[in-house]
Amino acid sequence: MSMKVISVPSTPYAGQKPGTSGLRKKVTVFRQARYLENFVQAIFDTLSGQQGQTLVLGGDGRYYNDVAIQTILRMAAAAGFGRVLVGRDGILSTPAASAVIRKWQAFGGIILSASHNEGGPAGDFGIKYNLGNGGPANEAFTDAVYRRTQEISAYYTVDSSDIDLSRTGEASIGEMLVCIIDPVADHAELLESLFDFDRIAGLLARPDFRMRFDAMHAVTGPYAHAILEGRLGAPAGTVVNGTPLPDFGGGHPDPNPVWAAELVNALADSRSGLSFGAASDGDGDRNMIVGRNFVVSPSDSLAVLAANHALIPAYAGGLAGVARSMPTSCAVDRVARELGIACYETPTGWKYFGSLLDAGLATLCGEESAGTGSNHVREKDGLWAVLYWLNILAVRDMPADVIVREHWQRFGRNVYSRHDYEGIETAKADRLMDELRARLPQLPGSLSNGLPIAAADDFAYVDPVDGSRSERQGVRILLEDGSRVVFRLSGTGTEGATLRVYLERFVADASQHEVPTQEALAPLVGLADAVAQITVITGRTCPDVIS
Ligand code: VG1
Ligand code: CO
Repeated sequence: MSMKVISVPSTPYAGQKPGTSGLRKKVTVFRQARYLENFVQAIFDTLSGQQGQTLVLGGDGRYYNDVAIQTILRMAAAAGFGRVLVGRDGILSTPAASAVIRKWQAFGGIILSASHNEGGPAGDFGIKYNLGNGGPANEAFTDAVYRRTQEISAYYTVDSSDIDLSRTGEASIGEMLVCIIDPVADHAELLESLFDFDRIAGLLARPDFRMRFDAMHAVTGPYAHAILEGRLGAPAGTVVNGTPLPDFGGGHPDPNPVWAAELVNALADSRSGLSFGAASDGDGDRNMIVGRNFVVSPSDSLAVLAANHALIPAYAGGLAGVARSMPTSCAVDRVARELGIACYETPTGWKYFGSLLDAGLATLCGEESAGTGSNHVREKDGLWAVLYWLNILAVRDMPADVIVREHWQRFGRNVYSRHDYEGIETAKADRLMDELRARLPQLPGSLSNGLPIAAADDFAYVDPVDGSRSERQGVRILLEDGSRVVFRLSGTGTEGATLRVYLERFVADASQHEVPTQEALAPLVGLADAVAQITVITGRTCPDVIS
């Protein structure tokens, strides 16, 4: 039966500009009347040709997901979608949403998540749109959505009661079909097609191998339970914090040594009997890999995955190329050089990898922020990375830390760390970046903190496939010995500004590989402060988070 479309008058809200990964704001901001509706309408107004098509909808289970999903279902019906595939209980991890969009050839998808940001009534909420390739909408699209939010005068909905999403099955809103799907099945099936599950199951069954996966009370719980403990037969209890909670148990679902300290400590304690640890973030696209008393740096992880691709069924035929975001360490570049394949350097954010993957130029992609993925979907994929590592461990039969140390011996070590200064007053952070940019022309050839600077610029990227240009993507200072310091402001925070300082130094000499990371990078930390005047401008003497 057809339903009457209701037009609700509205007026624009300022600041609905998507950042690195969708629109992220405090829940209190999203709860304002018509705030969510305006943004969703702006997305729908930017699309064309969605009539009768399929939309995928789901989120990371955080607070306000349930309300937002019902609102979006009604608006999707008003916008003329023919069908919505929604995860049971509104759950879909980011990589699973990408897999579902691709498998069912959907028109696009809406993912409700603020990823690793805190949840709950006082926490963050977020929304992003993915295109029919399963990947985050590109800058041209998100810019158009933003422009539309600035001129919006109405949103469209229908009068229909909430749909019970607690069981798989079908329902309808007017002529639009609502299919409530198992959030795990499609993604699990895809992952199983890429890796040697028999071999991984054999590893997980060994008495001398014990794994822990920390889902951080976020979305990967159901996926990890089904894949690791279900299909792969890992002992019950392998997955911890495996039930998604609206407030993530009060923590940050951010798999780094600070927020996943419990896992890191367990792997550092020989009494735990654990040999391998992993964790994922709020929406399941990030991963952390932990060996015995050893946290694998995400940049190293990408390089190790690339170097070992021949061991993985899906990639044994070879890699077309690899790609990394600019601030990610150059470890993978060294692997690419040896393999004789291209290595692309993109701005921060997964949306820039999409065109490379679609064009078949890259097979593996990664970011220093604990994101790795491949051409199997168009998002980074936390469990994919964990399974890739397990497959390597199963074939090579050595612990994770030994694999990384051998990698360093073969390729040299790109010692790497990121220092985050959080909650800086926006005006001060902007001033710091402005002054740093103004100083760029004088830096090459000068000494800072006693170190000779070879080059300095503000990273700009031209997409090799569509020629689109993205400017001001981060200030890079390159030293004569190849070391780098990169500065940029986060595009995912919701309070003040976060300054990210990325530090990298290449160490070829194997006798120096065990020097602690922060010690090895200390001279670069001094340089970063001298060049950018961090302490003078912000008053901060040390970072809030070191990863
Ligand atoms: C951060 C990371 C970036 C990542 C983005 C989204 O962005 O640095 O590498 O792609 O988060 O990750 P920013 O702008 O705060 O530095 V997540 O797991 O949202 O989806
Ligand atoms: Co995420």
